[in-house]
This record gives sequence, structure tokens and C-alpha cells, in this order.
Amino acid sequence: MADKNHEMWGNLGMDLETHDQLCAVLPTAFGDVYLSQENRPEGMDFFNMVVADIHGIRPAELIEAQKNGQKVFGTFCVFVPDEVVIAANGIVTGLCGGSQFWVPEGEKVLPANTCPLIKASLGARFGKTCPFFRIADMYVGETTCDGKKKAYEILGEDVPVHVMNLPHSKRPKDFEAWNGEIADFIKVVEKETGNEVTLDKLNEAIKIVNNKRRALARMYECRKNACVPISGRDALLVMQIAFFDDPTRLAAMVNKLCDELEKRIEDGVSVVPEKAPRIMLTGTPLAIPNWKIHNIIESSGAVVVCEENCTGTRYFAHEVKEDNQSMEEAIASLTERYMSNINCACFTPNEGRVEDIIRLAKEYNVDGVIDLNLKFCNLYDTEGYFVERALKEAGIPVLGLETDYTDNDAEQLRTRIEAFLEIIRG
Ligand code: BJ8
Repeated sequence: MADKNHEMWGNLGMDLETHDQLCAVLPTAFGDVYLSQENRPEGMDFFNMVVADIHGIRPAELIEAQKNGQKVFGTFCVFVPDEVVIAANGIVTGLCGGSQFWVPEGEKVLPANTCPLIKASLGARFGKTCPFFRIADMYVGETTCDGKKKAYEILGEDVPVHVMNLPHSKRPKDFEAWNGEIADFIKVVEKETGNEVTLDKLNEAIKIVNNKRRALARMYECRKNACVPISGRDALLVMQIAFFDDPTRLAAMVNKLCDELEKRIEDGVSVVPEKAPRIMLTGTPLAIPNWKIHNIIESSGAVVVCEENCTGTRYFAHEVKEDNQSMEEAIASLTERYMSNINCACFTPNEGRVEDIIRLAKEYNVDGVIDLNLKFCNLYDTEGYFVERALKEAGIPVLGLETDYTDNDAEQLRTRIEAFLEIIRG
């Protein structure tokens, strides 16, 4: 398998020597964070296997699909409607970088005070050390934060990039503008794939993505229970893999996992002792393999039961209306789901997010919230003012943390998290 992978990576024009260094560290990191856990659900076996050959299995599938005429679209944000790509017989793969390994290469083209997610993403492209970045025929960006906007211009010199212009408010004219962006995106995807996005195909794609959303929502439902059948680390891994795996297979695997989780709840099988503090994370997304904060929280005796972020509830909450009767209606249904319900900090005002956080804290019966910010993400950092104030007013303990992808601050974070857990336990 290793030889086959090397041949594939070589054909993709990757820097094999540097990439080998990444391949050497990932298994240890995964072993430390994941395989050290006790009593993991058997349904995690599929997800373990995906990570064990993360740059082998799925990239090989994508290359095979390309040989059969399919196109691959790389995305960086939950605002890009996967449904459109799937309707044109294309494939979506999430590209957000979650490893410090890629950051120095990103810093060669970006200011150092850019958020690590953006630096890692560009580093993975320009350093030629991620097959997904090599395989994607087209990248799809979006105007969310300033860092990403400018980063897409730099990427655009190296790879075809289409940028969706996301309005930053939610007035009727903003919905109209986003509706127009989706209609334009359909044309771009049709041109790239050579396939027409028909109403039937779009309705079918909406069902595929909704099924995936339902499966992920089912997993989150299980996490609401007093008996916690899955760790936050494992749930996070499922979410991270959901961004690049085949959506139909992913939904099947998550549903299989959920059968087991529901049985565990019935039988009272929990991954943590009854009194373990229940923590919710809010804030910036956690791209694979960013497991740092979950690992610190859970190895300190607490359990993460919910993530209010784009690698959490914002990814799957709310479905798109199915069985639309016309293309106009289908596009309006996509507009409605994406614009109304995703409360990214790029919006102003963004009271919906604060309401979501308070509601989720209650639904998941959390003992405390950690408001997590990726260093240099001004949007979430600033919005933390409202988030933390609202949580305090609601009597929910909150801890604001800022970090990057390095491990330099791990001990300091552990001290702060342990002190927070002590307060909660007290
Ligand atoms: S909808 S959260 S996926 S933009 S963390 S790159 S915002 S500086 S990732 Fe995001 Fe879409 Fe919003 Fe979600 Fe910029 Fe902040 Fe970095 Fe961010």
C-alpha cells in the first residue's frame, strides 16, 4: 500500500520527502489522542481506518473518479452549497488545513499574523504536501473573513478559484444577493463539469446532503444524553471526516455508529463517569487534525458534548427543503437554509449565534462553555464579547481561550482548563 501511495503522490507532483515527515508524525499523534481512549464504540473502526490512510484511500478514490470524468471541487467553508456540485456529478472535498506542519510554508506567502487555518491551507497547497490540494480541479472560496478573501487571490495564481460573494448581513437584499451567487455558482459548476444541473438532479443532491445532515444530527442527539456514549474526540473526528468522505457512505457509517450509541444509552454504557463535567465548545472551526483542545479537556476528566462551530452544529443543523417544483424554488430553498441558519461571526449583527449558544448549552445540559478562538481570527475574538457576556448573564460558566496549531501553549492551556473544571466541580 505504501508503495502504491508513493507512486500516486509522485504522480500528483507532491514533495515526497517533506510529505514523508508528515506521514511519520500523524500515527503517533492519532495514537496519543485516540487509541489511548478506553471503551470506544466499535463503529469508530471505519473512521480510524480513514485516518490511518488519510492521504491514501480517499485521494485514490478521487483520482479514479476523475479518470471517469468527474470533477473535484475543494472548499473551505460551510457556506458553499455541496448540493450544486453533487447535482452536476461533481465531488466536494473540504480543504481547510488543521496542522501546524503546513503553517511555515503558508507564512512564506501570508503575513505571520494570519489565522493558522488560512496559513495551513495555503501551506498545504504551496508546499505540495497534501494530495487533496493537488487533486481538486477547482477551489471554491467565499468572502467571509478578510484573511480568506485575500488568500484566495494568492491561491488563484496557482489553481482555478471561484469565489462566492457572501453578504455580511441578513436583510432581504442580502438574501437576494446570495440567491444570485448560488445561481452563478450553478453556471460555474456546469461549465467546469460539462453537466447540466437539472431540477431532478438538484432535488436528488439535496436529499443526499440532507441524509448526511440527519445522520450527524442523530449522533449529536446521542451526546445530549446523561449517559455519554461517545467522547467529544471521537465525535469531532467523525465531523472532520464528514468534510471529505463520500456523503452517502459517510451517512451510512454514522447511522451504523448511532445504532450502537443508542444501544449504549439503553444499556447505560458511558465513556465517562457520571459526574464528569459536560463542556460545550464555541467559536472557530477545528480542521483535521486539530484535536488539541478536545484532548486537553477530556484528558482532564471532563467530556465535550457539543461544538457550536463549523466542524460542529453549524455544519449539519437545518435541512434544505426537498422536492422543489422548479429551479427557482430549489435555489431559494438553498438560499434559505444557508443564509438563515449559519450564524458565522462574519455577519453583523449576529445575535442569532448568541441565541444558538444559549439554546445549545441548555439542550446539551452543559456545565460550562469554552469559547475557543484561533489566534488572529478577529471576527470570533471580537464576538466573544457578546458570547461571554450572554453566557454569564445566563449563569453558565464560560472560559475564553485563544490558541494556534502549535503545542507550545499546551501546558498553559491545561492549567487554565483544569482550573475552570475545578470551579465547575466546586
Ligand atoms: S462559516 S467560521 S467555515 S468562515 S477562523 S478562516 S473566519 S480568520 S473559518 Fe469559517 Fe465559514 Fe465562518 Fe464557518 Fe477566517 Fe476566523 Fe480563520 Fe475562519
